[in-house]
Amino acid sequence: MTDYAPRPEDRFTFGLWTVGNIGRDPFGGPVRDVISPVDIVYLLAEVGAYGVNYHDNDLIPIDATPDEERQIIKDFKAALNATGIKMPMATTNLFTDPIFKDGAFTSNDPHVRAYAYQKVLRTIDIGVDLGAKVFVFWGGREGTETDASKNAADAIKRYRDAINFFSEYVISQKYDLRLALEAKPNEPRSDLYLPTTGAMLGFIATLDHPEMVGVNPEVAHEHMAGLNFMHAIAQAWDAGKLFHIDLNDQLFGRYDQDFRFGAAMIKQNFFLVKFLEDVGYTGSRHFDAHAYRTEDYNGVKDFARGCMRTYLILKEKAQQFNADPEIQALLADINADDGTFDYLKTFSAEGAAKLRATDFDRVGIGKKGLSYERLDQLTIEVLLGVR
Ligand code: GLT
Ligand code: MN
Ligand code: MN
Repeated sequence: MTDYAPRPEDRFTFGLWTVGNIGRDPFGGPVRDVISPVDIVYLLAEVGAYGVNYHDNDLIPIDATPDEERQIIKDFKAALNATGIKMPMATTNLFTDPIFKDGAFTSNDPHVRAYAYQKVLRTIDIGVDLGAKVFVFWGGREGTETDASKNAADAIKRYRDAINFFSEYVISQKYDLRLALEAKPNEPRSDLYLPTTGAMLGFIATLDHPEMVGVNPEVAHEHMAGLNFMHAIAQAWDAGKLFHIDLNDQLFGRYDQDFRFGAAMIKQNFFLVKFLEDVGYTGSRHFDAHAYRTEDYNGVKDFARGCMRTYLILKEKAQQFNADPEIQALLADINADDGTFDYLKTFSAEGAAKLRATDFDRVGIGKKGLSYERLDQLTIEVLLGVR
């Protein structure tokens, strides 16, 4: 048992837009005052986070003059230095300004696409200067309400051209920076292109520099589509593409909730944390979430502390699961393998002939109980703290 206090090696990070969220929603205005990026850095240091991430315009207003921009960056760097807070990830806001109302990279208007490219290049330069090693692309407006407006295959092609362009830019500048694509099925558009992490992984294989592009999956986004997030993470990990992760929580079938990590679906988040810890994921554990609209800034701190604390509690539960003799005996039994079929691991003509000649006890094997009820009950009891 630990005190669940966050440590730097936990790599817990928050976006400026997360703890800085002022509680606006489609039905109501802000409930919290705006706090400056510098104050957010101090707030994150106070709650024990490792790092902060940002969109260009979380830090630098879209209409800032070059002088204002220089001053803002200087003040922000000073806050990072004073607190020790790191800035591992940067991203571009390609969704708030009206110019992006019909998309950025996938817009039908070449001026919009070119402006989006320019905005990304500027953000990459500043992000790298502030220490970013990962650059996220979330295409919040890359989608449609009506498919009469755009050919979906053209849109994917434009998306590909954009990511190829930025890959070449990063190479030409000799930046130590990897790109991470974030999927979402819908909201704010009726349908977004490349709606799931699996779709992104398929898309990455078609790029000019697939080796420098990975994914930034978000719990809420796969849950919105009713999918098993941990399975998406496992696929990304297997492909060597888990460059970053957005942790939060979300019930299936709802609007984009972005709840505190572990606020809603404990069992799913347990298996997620267990997966990340078992495989030894060492990237940022970024909380892309925000406090309930009911909260003031004390509540925002409760929210941020809660995200990290719940992660660490679930990490401890995963260790307990891995050390539980009864659970491990069941798992050993379920995974028993006497090596009889090792010859099938690679194809050979002899192996295929041997396989053809093998008799299987199909009915007997089909009748065997697998004890998953007991295994799941034991898992639940670990989670409920009675084991
Ligand atoms: C926005 C979105 C997130 C993305 C952020 C990065 S912005 O808050 O809801 O899922 O990760 O652009
Ligand atoms: Mn996100
Ligand atoms: Mn989200």
